[in-house]
Amino acid sequence: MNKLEMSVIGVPMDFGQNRRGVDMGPSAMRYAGAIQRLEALGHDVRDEGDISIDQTNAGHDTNTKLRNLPEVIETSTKLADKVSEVLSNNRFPLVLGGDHSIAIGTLAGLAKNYENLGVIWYDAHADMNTEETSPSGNIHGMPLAVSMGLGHDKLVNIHGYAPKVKPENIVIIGARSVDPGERDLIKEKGMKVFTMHEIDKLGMTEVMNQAMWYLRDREVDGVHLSLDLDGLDPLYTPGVGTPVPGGISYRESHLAMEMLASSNLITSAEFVEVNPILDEKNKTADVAVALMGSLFGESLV
Ligand code: NNH
Ligand code: MN
Ligand code: MN
Ligand code: MN
Repeated sequence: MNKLEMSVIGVPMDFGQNRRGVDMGPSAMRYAGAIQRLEALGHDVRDEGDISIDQTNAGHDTNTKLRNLPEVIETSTKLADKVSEVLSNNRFPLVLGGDHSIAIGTLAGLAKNYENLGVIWYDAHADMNTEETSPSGNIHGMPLAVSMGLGHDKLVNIHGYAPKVKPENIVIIGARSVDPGERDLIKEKGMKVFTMHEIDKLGMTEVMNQAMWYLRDREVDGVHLSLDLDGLDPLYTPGVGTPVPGGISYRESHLAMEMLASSNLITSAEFVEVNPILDEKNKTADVAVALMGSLFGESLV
């Protein structure tokens, strides 16, 4: 693949859900050697450090069901600023989470610079809840809906415009825990979803080929990979807040990343939901970094 000028942005965020510890994800992935792994592949890697997150007013009450809404808005805005700054320096943004609510900020920063952004959402979940449909009030279950323009006004309008992504430019891969309201939305918008059923039936090669051709046919001008580590089976990535059995395997995930690498389609990426407190000896961060290796051009021989 092409040599990239990359900027790594850490987002030590755990306000998008109710299990503490996922804010240590960026450290865990750096500890697992993320920067060195990418440098070894010949990329020019700049570690931009972490977005600063105010912990002082955490958990205060708001008159909404949305957990920690002000903190999520503030962090999303800062991250969106940072991602657009990185893009304006012609660098490839690689975002390390943090819980998946950070995708609200990543996509807000990206969408400014792309007219017709494509998104690959690698996840056990659809992350398409709104305040009305959410079973939990956790904003990490909402970033795709928010980016499509559905949800709380202040989340939807980060950076002053909405929507960030068109529903028909999104491909979900690995879904196996989808809430009723999310199902309705998927049907209503006619969205492209490869559930575990399709992965079992077609195989990962065919799924990835179909996903990539789908996005090329949409004539996207960039593709963001948002990889939630719970997309994989918890056998391989136990350190996540909401594990769901029956997930994507380790090798299927590497294959997917390798196919993306040789396509040169991906223009930004994020790895989220690594929670070292719930992990087994940093296993999940190790898998995340190994997948980064494949996504950015490692080959087996
Ligand atoms: N769908 C559930 C919710 O909205 C769980 C979301 N959890 C995630 N999403 N980890 O990727 O609360
Ligand atoms: Mn914390
Ligand atoms: Mn997710
Ligand atoms: Mn998930």
